[in-house]
Formats: sequence, C-alpha cells, structure tokens
Amino acid sequence: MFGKILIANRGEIALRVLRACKELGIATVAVHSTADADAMHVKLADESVCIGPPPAKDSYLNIPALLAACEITGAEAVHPGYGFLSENARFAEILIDHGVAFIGPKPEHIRVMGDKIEAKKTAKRLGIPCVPGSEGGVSTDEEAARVSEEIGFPVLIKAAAGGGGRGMKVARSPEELSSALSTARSEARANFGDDAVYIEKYLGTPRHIEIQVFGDGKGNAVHLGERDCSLQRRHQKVLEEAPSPVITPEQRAQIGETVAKAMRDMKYLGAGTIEFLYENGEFYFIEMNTRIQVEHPVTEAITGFDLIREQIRVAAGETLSFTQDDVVLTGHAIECRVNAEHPRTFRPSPGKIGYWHVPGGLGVRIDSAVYQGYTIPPYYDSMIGKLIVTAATRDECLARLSRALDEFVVEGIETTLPLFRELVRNGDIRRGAYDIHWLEQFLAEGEPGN
Ligand code: MV4
Repeated sequence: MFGKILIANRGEIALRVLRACKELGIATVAVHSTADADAMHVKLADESVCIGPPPAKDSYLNIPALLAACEITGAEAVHPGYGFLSENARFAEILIDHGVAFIGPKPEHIRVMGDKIEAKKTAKRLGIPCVPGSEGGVSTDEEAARVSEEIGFPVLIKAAAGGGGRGMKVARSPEELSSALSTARSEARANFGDDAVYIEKYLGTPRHIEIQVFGDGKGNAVHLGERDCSLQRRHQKVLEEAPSPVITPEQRAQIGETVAKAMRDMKYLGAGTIEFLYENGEFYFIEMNTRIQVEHPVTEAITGFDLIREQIRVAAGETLSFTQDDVVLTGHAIECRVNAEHPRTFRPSPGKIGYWHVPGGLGVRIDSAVYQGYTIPPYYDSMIGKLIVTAATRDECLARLSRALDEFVVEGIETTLPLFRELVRNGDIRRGAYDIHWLEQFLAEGEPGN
C-alpha cells in the first residue's frame, strides 16, 4: 500500500479523498492555487504545496508543478479526483514514467474512452448495446446520407473529441443533413482541434442512466448498479438517484452483467461509469467515463462500499475487495448538488458564506469543503457541497430529503437549495416520471407535473 498520496484537486472531492487516505493510514499532500490557501483540504492535509496562481491552467492543470510537488514531498501516488487532470491519459503516463502511481485506469483505457468513436467501437466489440448509427466516423455527405437513411431521421451528429454534450447537431430530415454535418465538423475543429464526427439515431425522450463499474486490472470486475442522472440543466447534473425508479431487478442484472463482463475482458482498472440512454425499455451506450464521479456517494449509500478506498487499493495492485455476489443493493439514495448560484437563473454567486448550518440525523450525508466565514473564490466550479440522503424506500428517501433541505441554512450567498425544495414536492419527481428534458422544461414553464 502507498505511504503518501498527493491529491491533485480541490473542494469537496479533495476532502473526500483525504478522508479515505486517513482511514487507510496513508499520509496526504494537498496542492492548491494561491486562491485556495484557506481551503479546507489544505488545512486538513498532512502537508501542502502551493502550485500556482488562481487560473486552473496555471495550477490544478499544471503538470510540471504537480510533478515537482510529488518530488518535493515524496508522494508515491496521485489521486486526480474528477475534472481537471482526471481523464488526461498523458498525465497518467508522465506520472508513471516518473515512478509515481496514478490512482485511476490504465492510460490506454483513458485514451480509448476519450475518443467517442473509439469508445463506441470498443463497447460494441465487447457486446455492450449501442445507439444505432455509423460504424466509426463519417467523412462525406454521401456516407452521412446512407447511414441516416438506414437508421431513419432524426439523427444526431456528434464530435469524436466531444462528450458531455459539447459539439452535437440534430438533423431532422435529409435536407438538414449536409449543413448539420458541416456545422458540427467546423465546431468540432474549432473547439477540440479534431473535426472527426459520427452519426447516431436521435433519441427524443430518453433517461440518462449510468452504471458504476470497478475493476482491479487483473480481470476481476463488477458492476455496482445504476444511477439515474436524468435531471440536468445544460449538461450539468442537478440531482441523481440510485436505484433508477424505472429499472427492474431483472433489467439491472442483465445490463449489469453485460458491462461487468466487458470490463473483465478489458482488464479494466479502477472506477468507471458506463453511460446509457434508456428509452422504451432498452439501454443504448453513449460514453464511458474513466474517473470517479461527483455522484459516486449514491452508489456508496446503497452498496455500503467506500469507492475511493477501493480506487486506492486497486491502484496499489491489490485485488478487488468484493465479488459480484458481495454486491447487494439496499434502500434508496438521492444526491442534490448544492451550487453557489441563483436557483432560477443559475448565475454564479461567489462570495463570503455568513451563517452555515448543515442538516444531520439518520441517513443524511454532507460532502462539502466550505465552512462558515469561508469566501468562495470565483475561479472554479460553483458546487459548494452535496447533500446525500438514504432511506429504505424511495418515498421515505424523498420525505427525509425534504426534512434535510428544511434544516439546511446558507446565508451570504445565493444557492440552489430553494430549487431542490421545489423539486422534492413536485408530482413528476415524486412519481419518478422525468426524462433528460424534464428539468429544462420545468425551469422554462414554471411547474408542470403537479
Ligand atoms: C444523445 C441524445 C439523444 N440521442 N444521443 C448529451 C450529453 C452527451 N453525453 C450525450 N448527450 C445526448 N446524446 C442520441 N443518440 C441526447 C443527449 C442529451 C442528453 C443526454 C444525457 C443527459 C442530458 C441530455 C440533454 C440533452 C441531450
């Protein structure tokens, strides 16, 4: 096992990793920008290193500064958290070349899944069901027309280098195809420096359901059930729950075994998420994320496993600490992402937190790195904490969430807490009757579904 880990991140995930390290008896190194000198992760780590000025490209994304921090402190491994360098295959390779372990997947797997065309080819080869579409990239209008005719309109043109909703164009008819293709291609070139695009059947009203997987790099791999992340705004998740209110145990076992087998065949290492669109009872692969995700606590809540601890163990070469038979899903969990933003316009609201009182009690978890009197810097993500609530059933979970939201008090800045108080009492949300477009419609129209 590692003796010292450097945490290449900030905020609540830096604290989450730090807590797992302490429980494993591993020393911790925090890194921080000059804007984060007062951050909680810096105060609680055994050592800290300032790695640069506020802009992330000069600090949290500064690979030479991070390498120097490893060298100075003697850290044996780096945990990248999510975002920043967590899915940078080159960063993982550079660390390994310098004798520092990367707590994450093998660089080749990060690279393959980063190219959405290669990811889809890999998923298909491994037997994972995919959205109907082009076999690889499309290079000509003729090829695009042939594929679209075959799968039927509407179709969606996606950038190979995109992902997370960036660089997509819908074509609703043959007439729209050529211009959608050239727009998608030039946007992909401008945004990612790679104009490769592919085509998929456009699914109109799917849910976003993702499956948590874990491997030890030696051919052992399991699935930990799904998370329903359909409630999003501009491709930012707002609320996530596990299990999905629309998936049966039989469906879960079937798609779960399919992805677990794929991960065994790849000899996948570490935590991963297989993202699906789910419509009319069918799963369609869209992307794979090769990192721990913001919403991992809902999976921890229903499995009882510490996913960060498991990431560290398998990165150190240990065998997975549980088999598929050990994975028993119990109860229901819901996570709300509390952002320092206006609850309707989502305008960022950085600044000094006055009063800060978090809810507690049975089944309530808060993952946050802010505190009363802390000043939220304007340079980074606006998420200031996550409220994760667990109960035996979905209805009890919603009741407990409502109670916890009523206890939560944040003064001095605006937060998205009032939005969650509306969502928990909304009829559609209570029934689990929502798709990927529901939240944007709710925000545009007022209160549908009551
Ligand atoms: C789609 C789709 C419909 N059909 N693919 C957006 C993010 C990226 N990960 C994939 N996305 C989508 N891909 C096909 N073939 C609709 C979306 C989509 C979406 C997906 C998940 C969650 C929210 C979304 C909001 C708008 C569009």
